[in-house]
Amino acid sequence: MKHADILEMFCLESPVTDCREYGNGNINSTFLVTTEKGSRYILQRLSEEAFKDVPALMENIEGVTGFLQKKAERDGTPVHVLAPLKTKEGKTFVERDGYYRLTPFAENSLSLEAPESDEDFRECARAFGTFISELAEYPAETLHETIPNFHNTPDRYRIFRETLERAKADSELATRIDEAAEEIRFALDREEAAGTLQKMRDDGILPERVTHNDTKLNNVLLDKDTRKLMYVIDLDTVMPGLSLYDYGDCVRFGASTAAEDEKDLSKVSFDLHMFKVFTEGFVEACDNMTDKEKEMLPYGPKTLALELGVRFLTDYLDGDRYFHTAYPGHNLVRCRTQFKLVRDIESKWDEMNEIVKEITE
Ligand code: ADP
Ligand code: GN1
Ligand code: MG
Repeated sequence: MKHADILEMFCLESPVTDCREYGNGNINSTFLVTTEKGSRYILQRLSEEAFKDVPALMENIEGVTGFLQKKAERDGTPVHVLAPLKTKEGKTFVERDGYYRLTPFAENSLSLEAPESDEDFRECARAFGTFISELAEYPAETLHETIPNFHNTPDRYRIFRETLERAKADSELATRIDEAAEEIRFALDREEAAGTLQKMRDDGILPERVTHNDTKLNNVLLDKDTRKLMYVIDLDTVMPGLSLYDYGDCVRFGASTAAEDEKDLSKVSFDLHMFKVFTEGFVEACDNMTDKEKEMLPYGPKTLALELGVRFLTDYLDGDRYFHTAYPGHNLVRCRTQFKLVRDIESKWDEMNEIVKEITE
């Protein structure tokens, strides 16, 4: 059995009988662990490519989950986050040829790759909106920046340009530049507009909040029976950010009519009905949004889809080091779906603004 010596370092109530790969995360390596008595856990090896300071990251998670647990106790409400389990030495992680952590497995939960109904999507919107709202009093200055400039779109462009230059000089990667010529042009054409949210953040026009920053649908666990929120998971990137990042990232994913790695681009479009459903849920749950935040909502999915497309493209030109890939062109395929969404959002821009106005006025 793999990982036995790591699991040995945690206080489990009975011996481990099974440990197998689990889930569809793009970053960490995730395993489902079962014990003799039938208890289940999630073991994760954190990505070293993504996270350069795991102890700091785990300190963030301990702080945020502890804060939300105390708040729920005080308010008499359910807790919607899972705290990491402690090792026999009282630590939240094990360092052994990499960093590992263990979390209770959420039984009877669903992690969706696409919303199966409007209500599922509205529930995810409420989940992420509430997450921000509940962390409003969290001391943001104590949080470590686990990935510097994570949603700083202009900085993502800087890295993209540098990677492009490196690829030009590398005989193996240079062919990828030809493959991606159209996408490279698409990205460069939009560089200036891509910086709108970052500029408004820098200028203090949009307020900084404690945000999740990785609000893909499968980072929410719904109760299988009630389809209501059980847990918001994947807290590795909880950091100061903009509400529009969390809003934009989830809606660009869930309002897409196809999977993030769909090869047939004719299937990929931005569904305005789902956009409306999500916006209603998010605005209702994330209270105290300023007028400016509300006005800028359409920039959320537009910016986040463009930024993620640039990130996939960058990783493609970098030889696929950051995102897990299943085949050599996987990151380019993913980049194309994001750019198709951007194009579609551009064509639906006026309607999106109308929808937002109707909901927020
Ligand atoms: P990554 O950063 O690689 O996305 P995640 O923490 O999101 O890693 O985990 C990957 C997937 O594993 C999730 O999308 C979810 O489906 C599943 N998962 C993670 N933690 C749990 C948990 N505690 N209970 C049930 N499923 C989980
Ligand atoms: C990664 O970890 P996961 O699979 O939930 C990535 C997100 C991307 C997403 C695209 C830490 O999310 O930023 O939007 O892939 N997370 C990190 O699928 O980079
Ligand atoms: Mg995840």
